[in-house]
Parts: sequence; structure tokens; C-alpha cells
Amino acid sequence: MSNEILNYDKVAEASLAKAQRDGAETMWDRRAAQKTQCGFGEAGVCCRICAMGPCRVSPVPGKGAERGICGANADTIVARNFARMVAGGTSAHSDHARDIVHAMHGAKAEGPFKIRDEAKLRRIAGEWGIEAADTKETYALAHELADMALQEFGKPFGTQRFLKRAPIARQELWERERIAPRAIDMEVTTLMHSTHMGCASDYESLFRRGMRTGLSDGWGGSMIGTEFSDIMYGTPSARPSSSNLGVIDAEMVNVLIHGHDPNLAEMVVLAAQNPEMVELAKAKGAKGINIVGMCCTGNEMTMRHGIKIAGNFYQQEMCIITGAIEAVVVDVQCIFPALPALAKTYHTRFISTSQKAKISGDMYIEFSEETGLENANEIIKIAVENFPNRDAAKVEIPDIKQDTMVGYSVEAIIDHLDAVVNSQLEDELGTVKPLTDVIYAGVLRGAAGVVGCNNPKQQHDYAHVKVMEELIKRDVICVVTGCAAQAAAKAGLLTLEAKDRCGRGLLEVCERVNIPPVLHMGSCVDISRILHIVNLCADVRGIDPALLPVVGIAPEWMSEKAVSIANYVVGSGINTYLGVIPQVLGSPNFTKLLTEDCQEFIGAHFVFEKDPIVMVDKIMEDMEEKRTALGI
Ligand code: SF4
Ligand code: WCC
Ligand code: FE2
Repeated sequence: MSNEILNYDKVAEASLAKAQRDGAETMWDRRAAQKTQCGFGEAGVCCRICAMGPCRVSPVPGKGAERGICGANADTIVARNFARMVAGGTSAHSDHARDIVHAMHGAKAEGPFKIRDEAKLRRIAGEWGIEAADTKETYALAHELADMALQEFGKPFGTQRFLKRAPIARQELWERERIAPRAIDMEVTTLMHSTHMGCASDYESLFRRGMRTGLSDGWGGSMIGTEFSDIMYGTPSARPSSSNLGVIDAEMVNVLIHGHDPNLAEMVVLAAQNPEMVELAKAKGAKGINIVGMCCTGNEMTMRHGIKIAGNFYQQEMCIITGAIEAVVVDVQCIFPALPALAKTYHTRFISTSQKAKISGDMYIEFSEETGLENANEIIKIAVENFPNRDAAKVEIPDIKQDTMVGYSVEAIIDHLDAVVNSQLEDELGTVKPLTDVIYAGVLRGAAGVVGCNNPKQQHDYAHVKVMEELIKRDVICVVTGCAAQAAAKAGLLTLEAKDRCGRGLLEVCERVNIPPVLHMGSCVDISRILHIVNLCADVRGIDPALLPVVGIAPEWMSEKAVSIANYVVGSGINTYLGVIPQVLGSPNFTKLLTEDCQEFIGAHFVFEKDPIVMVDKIMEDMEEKRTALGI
């Protein structure tokens, strides 16, 4: 456990020492058991797409077998594997979105699934061309819009409706390069087809198919997920919260919500407020019920309700190791299959709820949109009744927590900008123009979206935090989502006081606009919020987003979803910096396509850089080049 990777994270050190004392297995034990990771897999040159294989070709060109049994070379194998990661990631984000839309399709005024942001409902209905969007009865309109959204997944003709949010230049590029995404399910299916044995072998073509699929995630599934969640659960606005394992309260019934879909989490939060449940908790000797969040469920719930953030991806085991969690409630994505066994080391109940992600080893309570609140009540009751089973001798909660500000949706950012716009100067309200003004004036050098997971290939949170700290010092404003946002929260970067860690330009902006230098924009599907704001900025200036000094960064990514995201961010014209190198190096051709050649036709490219400081140097150079080209 003396792994140097842990040194940066004091909570992790204490927590993993406790795990060892308690005889609990963690990802670090399993990481060690893996010994040296497979060089073929790491280089992306292992293929098991058909049963003649598995075939492995040489990760070093010119040494060993150069072709699989069918003749596929490293370029084909790497490109196919990469494309299949995009398909996996796109399907995850988009299937999550579909569940949100389904819930909206069944929403009723009497709840529990209902319309909370009616203005946004009408705005998007108008944007999508529904007639009388201003006057139709709320629920009739919601159901009509939900119906249209469901068509975005499987419609036989046409491209994604939200593409129209991009500046014309970008829309034209997508058309020209034939990467404008069609129906989401179609893109995923076509990509799985193209990567089937004996289909596409041309690595550039495979890359383009993958990018089109990724774009169906960013401008389709993820954007639908974000916007429809806002309509149903409210568009986030700035609010305080608290973060890190210290938010677990020894005197309360602690319920950890982990996963992604706000449908379940919203119901769990509602159930925890049920006075009957609170009374029951008191009768069991607790002071009340404390809901804490993790990964994107945590982000969704903190953005809309200020629910406390227990931590990010890498802390999911540490939460249970505190010995003070009565129940872990999960739905889909980013949940270790190891959790039920770990929970058994303590009194913790592990409850999986989604047919799509049934996790064996403890309880399964299937959540459905028809019975959502009843399911949530049952879950909370199990947690409360489990409180007396807690073993006080095993409880140890690190006394570390950090105040944080969250809830910066595009709408919330525009509200903040409006508050400082001087109407006497005839500046327009309700736009991102003031933001582009400070970038153009050079007060800010640029903007960065920092997103993604944790990965043991990087020190926990170190790469996230270093990148952000260095960027804000150099007057680059950051927006964050996913587990990167939680890393920022824990490091105190999401506070108004963090302005003192900024360069002079960003400090001035933070003071005037009353915002932290790093803005929490939500969950991973909410990277669509980042896309949206960048495109609004480009639109204000009448240019393609590729010309703006803006970058995407995933310092510690690990999931297929991140590969899909990287594809749509690059596909949207934004250079994307990856701190973990994707499994593509076994094909120098494909690597060059990602890191250089795609610039030619997409106007952006990937950059691989493990060292966060070197990465920031490269980003600053990139931004300054863009500024020079714009003449600003
Ligand atoms: Fe081997 Fe080709 Fe089959 Fe892949 S598709 S496993 S390279 S024979
Ligand atoms: Ni999104 Fe990565 Fe977290 Fe999962 S929750 S771990 S994909 S960043
Ligand atoms: Fe996520």
C-alpha cells in the first residue's frame, strides 16, 4: 500500500491503511495482482473480433507477426478497437438519456416525475419547431417533445436536431466530411457493423465513422440527457455544497448514491425527506438521513440540490471503508463490481437497481419509472433499518471536507454575466458576449474544459488538480464536469476564495462576476453544456469554434465514454489533451491521424501528454497560437 501513486492524496493514504487493517480488498490489491499489464493490449494490437483469433500483431512495427489470420494489420486492429470504445461510450451516455426522456414521456402534474423548468421545456420545443410551443398545455407539450426526442435515437432519416446549435461553419464542415451524426442507435449499430470481422479495414475511414458516432453522443445523447434532465428536475443554479469523505456523518444514516441517472437519485433524495423515514431514523438512534453522492449521480444531485459530494470515481471503495455507510445505491456506469464484496466486510448494504446493470453479490431492487418513489422508499427503509447494525469499532471517517460552489449551467453563467453587464453601454443581456470580450481583450488567455475520471495510471487527482492550478495561474478559466469536477471541489478550486490562486486577469474576472475560477458544470453528459457554451461564444463572434483559444482536457480518464467524448470534442473543433494515452500506439499511422492529420479535415486534433505541467505548457502555446491567428 506504500504505492507512490497515493502520495498526493492524504485521504487515500489513511483510508487504504484502514482497509488493510480491516482485511478489505481494494483496487490497489487487484492492480498489484495484475502485475505488468499486457503490452499488446496496451498498444491496442490484440484482436478478438472473430473466433479465428485472438490474434496479436507486433506492437513494434517490423518485429513479429504483422497481420492477424484474416490479414488485418496493426492499423486496422487499432482503429477497430478504438472505434468500438466510441460505440461503447456513446451507447452508455445515450441510453442514460433515453431513460430520462422515457421518464418525461410519462411525467404527470401530480408527480413524482414532473416538469420543473417549464420555460426550458417551451424553449427547446420552440427550438425543435413544435407549433404553439408557447401556449400548449405543459404536459401535452412535454409528451410531444419527449416523443420527438425518442425519435432522435432511431429515426430512419436526417441528422441530430441539436446540430443546429453549432455555428454554420461547423455544420458545413460536418456535412462536407460526412460526419454529421444521424440517429444515435443507427450510429452505434453502423459502427459495430463497420468493425465486424471482414468489414472496414481502412483506418482513416474507421476513424471517421467513430467520430460521427461520438458526435451523435455529444450533440445527441448527452445533450438530450442534459437538457431533458433540466426540464424535469430543474436547470442548475449556483449553490454551495461540501466535498470529500468528511461529508459522511457518523451520527446519521448515510446513504451513498453512485452511478449516473438522476431519475433514481431524485427519487432517493425525495424518499429521504419523507418525515416517516426521518422519524424512523431517529427511532433507530440516528440524527437523520444523510445522502452523499459520487461520480455523476453525485454531480447531478449537487448541481440541483446541493447534495454533498463524498468523492470521485477512485473514492468509491474508500466510502465503504469508513464503516459508516448504511447503503450504497447504484444505477449504471462506473460502479466497481467489487463493491458488494467490500460492503460485506462492513455492515453496508449494496443495492443495485437497474436491469441494465444488475450487480451480483448483495441486493437488487429494480427501479422503474412507474414505481420510482416506492422503490426509493424501500431503499431508504433498508438503509435506516441497517443503522443499528453498524460496528462502531470499524467507523473511521477522515476529518477532511472542503466547501465548494456548484451549479454553473450555461443559464447560470449567463445570469452571472448579466449581473455585471452595464446596460448604459447598451450591452445586450442574456448572452455570453462578455465572456468572449474578456478573452478577446486578453484579460483571459483562453478557456479549458477539464473532465473525466480517475485512473491508477495517474496519481489520484494529481493530474486534474495540477492542470487546473497551472491553468488558472496563467489566466485560463476552467469549466469542469464528472470526476474532474469532484477533484477540483476537494482541492478547493470551486470556491470564490480560489481567485487568490489565479493570475491577475482571471482574478479580476472572478471578482467582478462573482464566480470561482473553476466552474462546476455538472456530470459527464453535461459536457454538452461545455459544447453549448463554446459554440455560443463562437456564434457571438461569427466564427468556427476551432478558431477560439479553447481546449478540452481529460487528465485521468479511463472509460469508453471518455473516448466517445474526446471524439466529439475534437469533432466539434476543440483540441483535446489526454493525460492517459489511449491504446493506439501500436499503430503509428493511426496515432499520427489522431494527433496530427485529423487537424486537416476537422480543424482540431488529440494531444497525448502524461505530465500535467508539460501538458499545460503545450496548452498555453496552443492558445497563444490561436490568439495570434485571430489577431487578438
Ligand atoms: Fe484475427 Fe482477423 Fe479475427 Fe481479428 S478479425 S481475431 S485479426 S482473424
Ligand atoms: Ni464520468 Fe469517468 Fe467519473 Fe465515470 S463518472 S469515472 S466516466 S468522469
Ligand atoms: Fe459520469
